[in-house]
Amino acid sequence: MRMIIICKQFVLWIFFFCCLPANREFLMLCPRLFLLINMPTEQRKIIHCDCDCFYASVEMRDDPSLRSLPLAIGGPASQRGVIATCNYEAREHGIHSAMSSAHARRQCPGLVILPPNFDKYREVSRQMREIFFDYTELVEPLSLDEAYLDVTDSDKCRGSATLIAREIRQRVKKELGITLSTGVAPNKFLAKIGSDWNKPDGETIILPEDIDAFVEKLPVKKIFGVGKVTAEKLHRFGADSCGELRQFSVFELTENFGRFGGRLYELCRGIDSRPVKPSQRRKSLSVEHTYPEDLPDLEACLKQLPELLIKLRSRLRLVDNQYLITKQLVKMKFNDFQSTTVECLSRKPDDATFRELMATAFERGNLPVRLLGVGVRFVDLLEEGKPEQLELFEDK
Ligand code: DCP
Ligand code: MG
Repeated sequence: MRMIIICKQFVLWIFFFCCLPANREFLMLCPRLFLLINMPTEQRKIIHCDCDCFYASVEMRDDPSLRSLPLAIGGPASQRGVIATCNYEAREHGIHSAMSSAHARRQCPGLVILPPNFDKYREVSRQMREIFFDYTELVEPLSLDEAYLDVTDSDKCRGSATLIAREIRQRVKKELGITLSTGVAPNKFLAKIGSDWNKPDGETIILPEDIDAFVEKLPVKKIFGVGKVTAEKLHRFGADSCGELRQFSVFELTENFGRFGGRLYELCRGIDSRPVKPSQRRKSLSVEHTYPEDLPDLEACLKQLPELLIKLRSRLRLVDNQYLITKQLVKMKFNDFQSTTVECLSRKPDDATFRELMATAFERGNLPVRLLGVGVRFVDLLEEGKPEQLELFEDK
């Protein structure tokens, strides 16, 4: 099936290129051909996640007294600092990212400006990504607080992207103490617009049958890549909304906007075939849990092991078969916040070895435990270039 689809795309592209120099008018009469070529070949389910006022949210989580104040994160006003972000309270006073801190202070005299703590934001970002990985391996991070997820093949939440997005929002709120907004749509373009649509702590779902009506009213400046200059040029064309932009042929748009014209032609119809590209291959996979009450001894830790292993197995089923497990590991954080990781070589992780690793880890601290983690390390066969089969988990 996939082969047929690839062949179809190939033939259409050849046809398109042959026609282009010879008879542009022919293609002008066939705008549908252009769309057909660029149409995604399968219906995708994409979620775009974007945290609300990310740096400020993390600071408010760690000091709730900041919640009621206008808060910005950035360099000090006295040293020509710039605002990185601000909470929604501060936004009501007209404060925004990239504004000089001195200007922000003048505009909102009660503004609290805190310096950024990047280590903390990176750690929250990592934890959030681990939550995403519970639903799909196809996670494309765009920045610390933003990612695309392709959940087309996920069987979590009965395969419903809407429910997955909702559960992710609830979990991030509960487990990490910050809010994020999500957009669910059949492609990246619309999912990203969706996450911004109902901020903060909001969700937008754009179903395939709603795309046309949704995009028709969308202002052109919402299209990624349409800055002030392009928006003004489009305004002179008489196209302020995507619906108005649709009256132009792909040739008129490419003539006036270069290659971006072709993108505009698609995007104003809600078409975007870019796949979600996971940017990094994994080196390891682990699941961990911080317990509300410390686990007093090794026995209490061992009791938690089966539940952690169920989660680990379920996560391992999502990784592709180019990963070869080389080690298994246990991570432990004690109530004095010291942590330790014990690992051993292993091609087939087994429960007995996890129990032994846990005992060794506990001996190292011999204190009540606040966090437990279990995981595996991989060799990535795609990087190594070795055709070998992944051995998942020894069946018990
Ligand atoms: N950031 C920055 N400088 C900018 C824009 C952003 O340092 N000019 C940092 C601070 C933000 C983080 O990146 O917290 C994420 O950027 P976003 O654009 O997603 O903005 P926020 O998450 O802060 O707010 P929003 O709720 O609008 O997403
Ligand atoms: Mg954000």
